[in-house]
Amino acid sequence: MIELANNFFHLEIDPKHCAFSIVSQNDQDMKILNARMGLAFKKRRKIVNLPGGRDQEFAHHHSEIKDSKHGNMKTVVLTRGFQELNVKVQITFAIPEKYPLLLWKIELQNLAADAIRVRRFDLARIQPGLTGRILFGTAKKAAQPAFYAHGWQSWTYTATYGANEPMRRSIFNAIQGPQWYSQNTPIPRKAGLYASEFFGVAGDRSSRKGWLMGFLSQKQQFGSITADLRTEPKIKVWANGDDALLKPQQSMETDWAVITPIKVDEADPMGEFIDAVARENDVNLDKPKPTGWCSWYEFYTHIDDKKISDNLKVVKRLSDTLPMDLFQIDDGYEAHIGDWLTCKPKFVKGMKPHADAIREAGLMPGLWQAPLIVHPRSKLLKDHPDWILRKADGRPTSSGFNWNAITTALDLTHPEALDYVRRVIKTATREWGFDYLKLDFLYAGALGGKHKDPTRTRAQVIRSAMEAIREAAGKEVFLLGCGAPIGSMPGLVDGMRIGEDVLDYWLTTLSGMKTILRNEPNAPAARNAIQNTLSRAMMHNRWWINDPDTILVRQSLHLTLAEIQSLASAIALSGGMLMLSDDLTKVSEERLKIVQQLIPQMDQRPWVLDWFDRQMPGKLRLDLKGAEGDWHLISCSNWGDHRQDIMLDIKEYQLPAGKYWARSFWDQQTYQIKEDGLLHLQKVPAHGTVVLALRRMEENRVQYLGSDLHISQGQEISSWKEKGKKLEIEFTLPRKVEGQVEFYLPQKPKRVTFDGVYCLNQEPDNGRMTLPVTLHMKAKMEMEF
Ligand code: 9PG
Repeated sequence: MIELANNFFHLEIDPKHCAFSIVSQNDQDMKILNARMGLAFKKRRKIVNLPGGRDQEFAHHHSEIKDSKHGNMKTVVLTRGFQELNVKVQITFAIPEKYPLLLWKIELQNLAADAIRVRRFDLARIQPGLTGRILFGTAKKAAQPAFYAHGWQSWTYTATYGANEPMRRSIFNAIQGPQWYSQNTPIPRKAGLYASEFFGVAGDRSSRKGWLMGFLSQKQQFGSITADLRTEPKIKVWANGDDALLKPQQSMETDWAVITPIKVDEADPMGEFIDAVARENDVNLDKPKPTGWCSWYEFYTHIDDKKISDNLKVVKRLSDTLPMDLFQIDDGYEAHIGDWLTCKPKFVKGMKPHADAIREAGLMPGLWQAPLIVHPRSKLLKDHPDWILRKADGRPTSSGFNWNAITTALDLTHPEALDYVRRVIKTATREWGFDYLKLDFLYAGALGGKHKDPTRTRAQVIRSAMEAIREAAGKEVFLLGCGAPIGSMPGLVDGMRIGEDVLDYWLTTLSGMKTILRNEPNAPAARNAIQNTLSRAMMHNRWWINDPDTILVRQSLHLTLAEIQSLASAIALSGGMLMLSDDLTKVSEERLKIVQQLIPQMDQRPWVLDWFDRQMPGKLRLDLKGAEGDWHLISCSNWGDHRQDIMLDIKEYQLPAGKYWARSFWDQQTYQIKEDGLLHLQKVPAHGTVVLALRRMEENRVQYLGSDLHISQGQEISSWKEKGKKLEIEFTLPRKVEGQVEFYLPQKPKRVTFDGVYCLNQEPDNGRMTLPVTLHMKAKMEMEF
């Protein structure tokens, strides 16, 4: 046995069985016992499993303290040789001194005279039959096992399942599978069986504890976690070798695998892991978060010069009341998917004039591109059939069904194909002048096939293609990843779509077909967009700026007002990007108000309280600080299909007992929460969300209760000064707005002025008073008592 310990863990390595055990130092109930390691490769068409009962021919290990991106780490390196096979395996364990993380990786060295193909690395196989155990409490089997399954790319459904629930499946997997799921990862059908990409959490809803297992990066392989929670949990953490060729005298290693214990009810339960990924991938968040307009969700591909410039005109005209800084042209301008250097004839002078006009209007010009995917009818495919990724039988690899065809992809290990991608990026940025690129369908760079360079894994191919794209675009250009494998992107994009497309319907709907599509997990739907916005909220401002996809507010939507408000609430409370995607020449002022109320977009990550308790979380909390004092913004959603009364309990938001003012944003209702912490919300509409500003009641002080100026109900106050009998309040918003603000007043003021104008015209009602206000950027209110 080899032992290693720090303040967080006690680690035991059993070299004979190629296994390890880990116990949490501050919670002896949190254990993983006898997790086995191994790997598989193909040699002369035969699959070889290691150790597969083999005894090592030689073995040794050494320990040292190493400096790393994660500070000092205690490390142990085990080397095992298999002479008959002529391979050497090296396993490295590391425990950072400062963080509760166990890191380990496996390296395979081919010392033989012929090449082998790397199948998989098993970083951990926890199998009860082989004395493997994973415990989240005292019981052998968790009382209420659950699994957080993380989807492969932006659009793939991400949620926590109770062990009695099967993973949600699409009916389109046969055609769309390649776009949503990582090749070679099983898509389980039965309740209790789960597959997760990059990381996952297995835990117990009853002990409120779990283990997060995954990888710190996906530079080398796509790593997956599969779990069977039907009886005693079985779990595998493995990296996909994609049968990449390992030539003689070459080696392949995995990314760091990682394990960390989780307390489900902490404010930031996955924080240690998320931060470690950011360090490992050298994430640098140096760009401001844009607020803007996107052409996709009303026009779809039917855009032209006029629609674009008409909308730009409206954006300009509204700049006082709806300030934006990004104007992004989406799909529909390009000659064909693949032919990115030429435009459709309806863009008469190409794209440069649009970029110029957008910049002249004071906004950042943004453009959509999908540089890695190829349409079968593109000129690109005709001219360069050898740049296309093909299957073993020579037919093009499928990238899924889109634009009315089965699409294919570039072979990015072909130097000319990659050069073409560089040229596409350079043309859009340096020649046409776009400073923001929405890079879509990036999963197409990570598909399986017969690559020109057979030594590369899919993860290596897309990572190096993204590095080439970043280099071609330059550091200054804002890159948004979309349809992109999540683990491949940290450190290479500034923003990232973390969910499915929004739609003007709550559930997926395709040409009138609604009922059979209602459970589609990965297809466009307002509901699906909200799902991942909540289940991936913790990534924001750590790996990139989260893009929750756009808000839609136009009258013609098939969404109810409650559903639009839910979408607005999720986007706002996520702290991510704020984009609007209606034809602005037609949106009513009343509907625009919904978007205006979200500007400036908030920036904090929300605490998602019920992330481990149900597939679609419905309880968020933000702790906000302002000039007037601290307050909480909480949300509560009714994801059911019927209107419903909700008994809100502030204890479920882990807020201390006491009396609170609760002001509900969307209906501007003010409630008092008594000592019992309960609030009865009546008739919350189907798919609706209530957003409440909570403030501890203070009886002897003037208190701000909220407003309709901004969804935070407090961020609009920039200064609050009490000077003897006078109170001076300054309001600041980056826009022109009319609205109302509400106060609690222990006594009636003698005089209230707003920007010098007398504005007191009523008696306080039980101490509460609402006043009309108008401001442009800044305004001052004065109260005299
Ligand atoms: C342009 C659009 C928009 C949108 C992107 C992406 O088949 N699918 O599951 C599927 C999902 C999303 C999607 C297209 C297809 O939309 O997310 O914002 O840019 O492309 O074509």
